[in-house]
Amino acid sequence: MENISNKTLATLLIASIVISLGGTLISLNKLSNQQVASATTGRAQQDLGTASITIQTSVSILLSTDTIAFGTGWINGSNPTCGTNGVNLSTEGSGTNDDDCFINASDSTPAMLATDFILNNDGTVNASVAIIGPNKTFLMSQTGAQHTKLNFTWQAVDDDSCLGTLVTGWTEFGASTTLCDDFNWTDADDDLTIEVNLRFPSDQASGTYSNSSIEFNAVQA
Ligand SMILES: [Ca+2]
Ligand SMILES: [Ca+2]
Ligand SMILES: [Ca+2]
Repeated sequence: MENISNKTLATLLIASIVISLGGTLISLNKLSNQQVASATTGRAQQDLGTASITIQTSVSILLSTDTIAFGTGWINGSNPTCGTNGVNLSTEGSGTNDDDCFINASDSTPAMLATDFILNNDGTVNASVAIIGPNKTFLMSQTGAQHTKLNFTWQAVDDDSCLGTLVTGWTEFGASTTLCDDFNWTDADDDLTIEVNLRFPSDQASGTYSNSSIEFNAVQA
């Protein structure tokens, strides 16, 4: 009975060792499988992509109003002051016509019809802008006393579009002159007004007088 009991105990001990080893192997196997599975899902969880573009600066200006036309009319010879001072027309402010010396043919009034040049910075960088125009001799080659009454000048109107130095005084057309050395490009305020003054003697012969092109040149500020 004692022998059987010892045999039974030995058998039970061996069985329990086998079961224990088997359980340990099964557990290790499961753990290994779990580690492989978690490594696989971790690789697919997140990744980052990138989109990019490089935009270079663009220097560009545009005349949104590119013509100053003083119109068709006659010189007011009945006003002696016009003979003394000549005809003096300007787009300054809403326009001036000194002593009403030029009468419009369209409505027989001295109303100023000409508008200003409007220059827009439609680039993507601030610009330094120069103006070049033919001088007053485009109109005529006056000599003697009347010559002093011949004048052709421009000025820029002061506003917030020029962040640098703006030429705001009447300036003779001629060689290239920088009118604004830091012309703002952002659309909130990117336009400059350029006014023109034309003066000529009261005995100017009839005819159509037109200058060749007035140029506006821009470079990056
Ligand atoms: Ca004006
Ligand atoms: Ca602009
Ligand atoms: Ca402006």
